[in-house]
Amino acid sequence: MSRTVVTFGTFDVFHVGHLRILERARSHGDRLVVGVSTDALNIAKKGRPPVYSQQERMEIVAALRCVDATFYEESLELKGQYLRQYAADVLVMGDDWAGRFDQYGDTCEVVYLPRTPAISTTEVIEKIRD
Ligand code: C2G
Repeated sequence: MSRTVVTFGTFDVFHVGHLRILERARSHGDRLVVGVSTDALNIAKKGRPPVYSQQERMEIVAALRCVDATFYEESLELKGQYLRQYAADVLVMGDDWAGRFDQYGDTCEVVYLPRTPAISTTEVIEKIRD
């Protein structure tokens, strides 16, 4: 039986850390569905919009070979609903979220993967700025 993996993220100023987690997430099943957080969710969470718009971020993620489908993540609280809607067998997140989504363990398997060290959107922005 085919296994669906679901993961979430902003994927702003797309970098190799993003690519690697998506490729590794995909290897936990046969199909990878990615929830791309909306601009409004980022403004609510971080007080500023991402550099790239939600349409641009989704277009980049959707074009990747390891990604089968995408949707917009409108709210962090809807995670359980999204996991059921997209029939997740596995939820994969980076370990910066370790423990934060354990409550969805009754809906699907929950896996946290180590982040790629020494790269982040913030660091890329700072490097360009300097
Ligand atoms: N990531 C990684 N290595 C990095 C940077 C990021 O593995 N060097 C992973 C994160 O752990 C996350 C994914 O890439 O699983 C997306 O990261 P962000 O775009 O920073 O996503 P975030 O803003 O944490 O949004 O519902 C949860 C949120 O939507 C997650």
